[in-house]
Amino acid sequence: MKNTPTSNKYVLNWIDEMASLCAPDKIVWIDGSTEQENALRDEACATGEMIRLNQEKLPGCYLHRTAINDVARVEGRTFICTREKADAGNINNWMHPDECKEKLTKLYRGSMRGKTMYVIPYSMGIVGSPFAKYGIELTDSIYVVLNMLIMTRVGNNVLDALGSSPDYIKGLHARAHLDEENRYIVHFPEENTIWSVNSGYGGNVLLGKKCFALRIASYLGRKENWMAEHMLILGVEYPDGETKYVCAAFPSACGKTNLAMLIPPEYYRKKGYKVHCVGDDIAWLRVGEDGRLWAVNPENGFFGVAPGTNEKTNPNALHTTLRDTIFTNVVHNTRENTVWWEGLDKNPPEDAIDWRGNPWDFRKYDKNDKSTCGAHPNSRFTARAQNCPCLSSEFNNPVGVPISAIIFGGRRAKTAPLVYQSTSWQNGTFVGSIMASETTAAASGEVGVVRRDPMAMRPFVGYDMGDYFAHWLAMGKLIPNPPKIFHVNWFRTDNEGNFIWPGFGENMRVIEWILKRCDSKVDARESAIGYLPYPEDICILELDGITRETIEQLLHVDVPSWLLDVENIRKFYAQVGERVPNELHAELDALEVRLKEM
Ligand code: GTP
Ligand code: SPV
Ligand code: MN
Repeated sequence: MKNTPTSNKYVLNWIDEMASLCAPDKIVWIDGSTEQENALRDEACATGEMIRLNQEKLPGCYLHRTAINDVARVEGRTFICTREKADAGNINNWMHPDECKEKLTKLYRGSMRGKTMYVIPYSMGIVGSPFAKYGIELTDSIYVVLNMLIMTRVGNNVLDALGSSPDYIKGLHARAHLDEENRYIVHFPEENTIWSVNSGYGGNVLLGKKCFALRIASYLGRKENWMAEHMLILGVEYPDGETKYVCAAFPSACGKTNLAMLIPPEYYRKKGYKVHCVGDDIAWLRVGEDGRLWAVNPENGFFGVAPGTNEKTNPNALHTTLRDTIFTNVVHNTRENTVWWEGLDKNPPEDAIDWRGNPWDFRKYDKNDKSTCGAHPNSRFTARAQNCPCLSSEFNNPVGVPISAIIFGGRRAKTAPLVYQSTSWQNGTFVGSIMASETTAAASGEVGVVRRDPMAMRPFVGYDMGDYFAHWLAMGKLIPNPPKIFHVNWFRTDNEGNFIWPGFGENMRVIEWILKRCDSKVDARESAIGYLPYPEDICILELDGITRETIEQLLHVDVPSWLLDVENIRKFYAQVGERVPNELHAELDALEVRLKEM
């Protein structure tokens, strides 16, 4: 290769090898410049890969539609390829690395003939900081390049920071034939390598995100005593100017972006409370010199769920998407050349193309039949963090922010109360490990079925789940001043299936209780599952429709449903297998005893 922006032989040799396998017509290095980004946007619009939207209303914004069979992560086709099957564990799909490479090599061979291979050097975290990790993604997709330019820090400075080191994550992505039957998202954690083939959808192909920053990073974190988690990071600024930070792990499409960009209700705003967003999807956590847990967001943008985002639920997200954004699988308003999705407003466009690329008549939309949606339920926006009105001033701080509380949460119509607190780090690890949530459109498969999703990491742990639990327990011993651990549920429903809790900005009321608990400023009552708030301690001032009785109902612990859950957890632990730590079995037994005493 001539004129390469690096002389790193590990990088150049690997690119040579992958290029000879995929046989692209040419290789283009992505340098992070606006000129190159604009040229690629033009090219993608010329081929129809992207549609340039109304530049007056939505400057720098584009629309892309994926293939109809390629709209979400494919957990069934995601593999952890360790030499020993036991190291991937029972929850992950596993293939031997040799077998996997043989299989995928056939799919990659010649797959870029007639195409360009783009080389994307990127950083997860601030380039040059001790906590940053570097990756290079090779891809034949301009859509991937343009998304990576938003989601990560891309450019020649990454290559400079890498220098002559072999310490980077090698990612190879080819769209190939977008063949569902041969779609694979595979990880070789022992070789710092990710291979993705036959997909063009976000989580499967933006390799810095779930593949690197969660699956590979969780594997590295276990070896290096840190944690990679599916968590948002937010700061609550008090009227006196002090800011406290929390992390929250909710499963895919269960409210991280929304909580991360929360606008406090007027009652709090009047008093001077503000919320700042540090991250909406991934947190890398380390023990600081001060003995606290510190979090950085390794990403540089948001790949957020579009449906349901509106001026009421999440105005900050909406404003973030008004410029420099790539919309994927939303409705195209062809009269205005703008975009629309279910839950944006009550004015669906008259002249519209749906996510499949077909004319769409909103009058035929039936909210009980998702197949009539104009936007795919997992349609997304890719937006720059810098455009977020509530972005934290600490967003670019290389050491991150100190964490006061960790919050777990799921989408549970019943069982889980609005909020409760664990009694210790070990008990909090247990609370995370027993998380369950109704499945969403973020992954292919059935929607709305309750499944166990420990720490919201079921699809993202790059090694054995039992070892992952053990790593949580071990980390607790390394943090002299650990965050307190809580569990929340915004999604409890009444007998008609309506959400009881208003959610969104009003979630501030629960966050306030959590932070008060961290400061020992409010009492709580002991229950079988942990500490519950006294109902009067959840502030409902200026909150319409919610009474003290509603809060009591939301905090109710229904013993029979919890005992059913205990059975379910036992089965899940058995499925995870031998490596589930004894401490967690003991926690489960103790929970059962306490429930039976209630
Ligand atoms: P991923 O990007 O898939 O990891 O998802 P996420 O956890 O960031 O989910 P997101 O915040 O995008 O929320 C997904 C869906 O849940 C959206 O349709 C939201 O409107 C809805 N949602 C978020 N917060 C709340 C809430 O407090 N109450 C209710 N009822 N719905 C919510
Ligand atoms: C998720 O599914 O948790 C996401 C979207 O954040 S994706 O990047 O597609 O995985
Ligand atoms: Mn996510």
